[in-house]
Amino acid sequence: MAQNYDAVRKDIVAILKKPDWDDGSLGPVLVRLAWHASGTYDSKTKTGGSNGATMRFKPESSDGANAGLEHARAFLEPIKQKHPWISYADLWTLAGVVAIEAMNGPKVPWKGGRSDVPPKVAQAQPAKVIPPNGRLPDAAQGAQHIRDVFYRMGFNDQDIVALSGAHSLGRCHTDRSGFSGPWTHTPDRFSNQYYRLLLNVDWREKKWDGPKQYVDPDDELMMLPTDMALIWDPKFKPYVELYAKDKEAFFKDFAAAFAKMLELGVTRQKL
Ligand code: HIF
Repeated sequence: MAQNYDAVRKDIVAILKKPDWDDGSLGPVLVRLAWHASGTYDSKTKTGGSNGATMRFKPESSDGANAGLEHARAFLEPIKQKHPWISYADLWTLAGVVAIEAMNGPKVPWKGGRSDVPPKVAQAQPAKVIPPNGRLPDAAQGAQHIRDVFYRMGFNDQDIVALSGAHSLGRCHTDRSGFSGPWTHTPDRFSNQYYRLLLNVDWREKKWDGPKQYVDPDDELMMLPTDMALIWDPKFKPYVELYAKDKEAFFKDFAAAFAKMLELGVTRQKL
């Protein structure tokens, strides 16, 4: 069948609006799916990454970091059924870029051609084709950990800060990560608000029994310890200041870094 990615894009746009889901959009959780599918990449061993769509299988599907993404995958399943020629790996990454653009974000360059690890192969040789759990970042940690994880993928400090603006989208859920609340006032809109809030709000520790997180004085917005690390670290902070005042620079740098992330480990040969 002809590979009509535009038809798939249209069908993704059509499912985004969902009044009974979080802040009314599936966009944020689809962006998180695209990134978690890709963010397992290890540049040393050249393993992990979006190719293969290995999050369909254990142990990756049950990695604590991926809690909640079963919903994102299920929302995309009817689109996979309608366009069976597209791989899950392409569908998940494409859904992320379509969602970003539909939520007022930049156009992220995207190319198809990923293939899926067949279930039989995943079953026979899980250790060979599925990345181990624990490669995705732990939000309770700080700058060193963020660097360890993103340098492993091949990113630098500026890329890390540029990518982080995606936390203008969506929210934390106590039943998934244990954290709670949105980062910005408009979690269904891609913007540089995240950086402005990081710099301008009087963040304080949330008083609760949950994991350590930071909230604004009204306890409406939140930041993770890893978000705060961007203003506490002297090498990260200048980029936060740059993107807070220059939305164009943020959109351009974000689009390039996110596109690079979706390409990590993608070889475009049948797996
Ligand atoms: Fe997130 N991220 N992220 N993230 N993330 C969460 C939610 C989203 C980290 C932790 C969390 C990136 C980096 C990091 C999105 C997009 C991106 C949650 C909440 C946590 C804990 C999950 C939940 O409870 O539902 C950490 C530690 C990161 C490294 C610093 C990326 C740059 C910002 C790479 C990225 O693109 C999105 C979108 C969400 C919102 C999901 C939702 O369901 O609303």
